[in-house]
Parts: sequence; structure tokens; C-alpha cells
Amino acid sequence: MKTKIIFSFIALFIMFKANAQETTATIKIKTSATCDMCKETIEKFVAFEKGVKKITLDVDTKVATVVYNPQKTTPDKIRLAIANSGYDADDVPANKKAHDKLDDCCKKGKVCTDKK
Ligand SMILES: [Cu+2]
Repeated sequence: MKTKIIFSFIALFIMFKANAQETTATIKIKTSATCDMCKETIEKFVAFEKGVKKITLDVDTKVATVVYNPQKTTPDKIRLAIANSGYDADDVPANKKAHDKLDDCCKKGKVCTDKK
């Protein structure tokens, strides 16, 4: 009897989880990325963020399109993750320490056209 109850709880939990994973939302975040290296840095960093399913950054427009699970993360958290990778994200300024570690050409105010 007890195990039956536990099993139905587990089944419910799995169903709930499966449902939760299906919900996705998409946001576009303007970043301070300037080249393909910036793109790689941001994409790699944010891809590991909890709840983020997919991130693609368009270098030309500097806009990152992020597909995420709204039950696991929020746009604010994603912006913060981008900021922590060293780049501005909408109105969230880049984390200074992370920004200082970036390659010279990827720093704010610089443009590295040769690395494209
Ligand atoms: Cu760069």
C-alpha cells in the first residue's frame, strides 16, 4: 500500500517534470558583443545557465536570442548571466572582472573586424 502511494507520487512527479520541460519562452537581449569571439564567449557561458535551452547571438545586430524554460529561469537571470560573461545585456552592465579578462579587442568600445 505504502509503496503504491510512493509510486504514484513518483509517476506524478515525472509527469509534472515532463510537462514543465515542454514550456519554453524566447527573449531577445541586446549585448555589447562585437565579434565572433564575443559570440562564442557569450554562447558558451550562457548555455550552461540553468533553464537555458538555446542561445544564438547575431554579431551584426548584437542581439542574443535565448530560448529558455520560464519555470526554471527568468529574463533577468539570463541578462545577469550575459553580464557575468563580461558583456552588457540590455540595461544590465557587464561584470567588470569578467570584462577585464576578455581579449583586448572584445572589450567595450573596441571593434575587432579582423577576427570575423
Ligand atoms: Cu570580440
